[in-house]
Amino acid sequence: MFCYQCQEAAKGTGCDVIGVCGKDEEVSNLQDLLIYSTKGIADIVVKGGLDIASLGKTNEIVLDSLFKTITNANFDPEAIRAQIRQNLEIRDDLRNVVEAEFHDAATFTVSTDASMDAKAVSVGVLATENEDVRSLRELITYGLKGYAAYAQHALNLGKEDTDLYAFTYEALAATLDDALTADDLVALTIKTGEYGVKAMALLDAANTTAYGNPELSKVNIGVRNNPAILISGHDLNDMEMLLEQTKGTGVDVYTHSEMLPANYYPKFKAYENLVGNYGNAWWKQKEEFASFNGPILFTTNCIVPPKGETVKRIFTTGAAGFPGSTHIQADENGQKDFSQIIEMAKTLPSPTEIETGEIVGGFAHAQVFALADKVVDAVKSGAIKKFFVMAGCDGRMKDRDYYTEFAKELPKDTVILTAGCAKYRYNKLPLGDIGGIPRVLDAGQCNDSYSLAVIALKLKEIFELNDINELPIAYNIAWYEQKAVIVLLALLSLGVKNIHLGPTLPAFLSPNVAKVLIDTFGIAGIGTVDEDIKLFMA
Ligand code: SF4
Ligand code: SF3
Repeated sequence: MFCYQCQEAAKGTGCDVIGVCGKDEEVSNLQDLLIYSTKGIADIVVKGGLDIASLGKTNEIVLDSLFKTITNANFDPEAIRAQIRQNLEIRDDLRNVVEAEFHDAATFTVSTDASMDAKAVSVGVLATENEDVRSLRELITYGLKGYAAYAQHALNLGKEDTDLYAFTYEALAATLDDALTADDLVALTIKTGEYGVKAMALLDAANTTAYGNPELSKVNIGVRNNPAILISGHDLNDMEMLLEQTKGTGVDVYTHSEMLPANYYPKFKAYENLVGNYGNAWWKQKEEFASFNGPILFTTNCIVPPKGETVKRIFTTGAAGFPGSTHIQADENGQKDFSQIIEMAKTLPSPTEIETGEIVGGFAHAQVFALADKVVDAVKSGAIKKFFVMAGCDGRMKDRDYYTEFAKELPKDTVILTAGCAKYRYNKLPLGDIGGIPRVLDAGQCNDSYSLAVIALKLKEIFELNDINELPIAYNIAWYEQKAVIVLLALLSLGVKNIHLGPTLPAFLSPNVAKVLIDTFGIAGIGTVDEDIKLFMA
């Protein structure tokens, strides 16, 4: 195996024996083959000039194939094998209607599990020899994985975009094309970011149409004395189905990690049995699931491989999967039956309280626009000197304490704009407010970084600036998995410069590719808290 797609890649270069995330060699190799077979489908679609809108289910399966390989989403080798077989079936049907010279990805065959495993080892990341081309191909592929996840959530709510599918095929096929130069791939990387913006906008429209605009909310972090289910991940459609099915059963629902922002939506707030949020970011789940006592539903990443009896309390759905846990499949109408989770909850003790109080959030674009006058006045009067976008991911590495210290040390006339699970590094600190505007404005999940971009563009308009980089906004982003990669590419495509990325730069950036990002976009790493704050405030 060789995998370097996330921030925790072993030794900062790549996992080659077992994933730091817990992904084993079998699953890692199979995920490589899954991506390869997906690229094979793209090769046929592009060479055949196939009509994307008429591809129907194929478009959805391509999204799902990408999503299943995201860090911490699916650890189940049988689920990955089944997805590969499904891809090969679709691929072969499509190939029968197109005459062209195809790439091996579009033609290879595997008949047994053993031949699948044998093929998988030859199609991984290292199969591309030139390290710069490899770096760019992977950067594009990770961006696609990130937005595929967002597009799938939008699709689950009935919203899709043929242009997005078309670009997905174009970009996947391009990563197989040896004729493309590094310059071509750099251009495609930025284009991937543009489609990332489209995917996030699509999901924003899907979520807000279905559940209303997130609004200023106080989210309880304590517990009640009822049996309960913990729901994690990013899929709001699953959230709705769970709340509907638990309503009136005496079973409470709590959010975990990236599902926290569900508490900001008017439609979800109306459920009496949605109690609040339990715990912190994904990586603390081992301890937090033990004290939660009840069953846990994962709608997406981030799963930490559970030990012992916990595996039986874990349920997965959508692209998520873990061997030994129960996977809940949607029926042909997209409906899911969560009754076995509810029945299990009734037999287990209520959650043990680990903290009390509340978190304030709900500052997606509509809520910030509602406060626009106040915000603009505060900027004009100098009460707010600068905004810090600290969106992205959290992770278990010790050096992420930097973000807690950074938030604590920021001057009192600054405001943090956040989204994603990165917020757990500082969202329970008493950072106060500026004239009633909280100093941490949480827009929501990582995909809601879209809101932060919309807010920045609105401020640019209000202040009549020519360039988004003239705004008093600094970007100090924490990344972990591939959704943060698409958020970064999206910001670059919008022209945002001088983004600081930490806690370490991606292992998949070759020195030359890193240099292009540094020279063209002013991308930088992080230093010490004091130095960085001085630099940002200068
Ligand atoms: Fe390693 Fe990250 Fe890949 Fe897991 S996802 S194998 S931790 S690089
Ligand atoms: Fe977190 Fe996995 Fe990235 Fe959606 S849940 S931000 S790490």
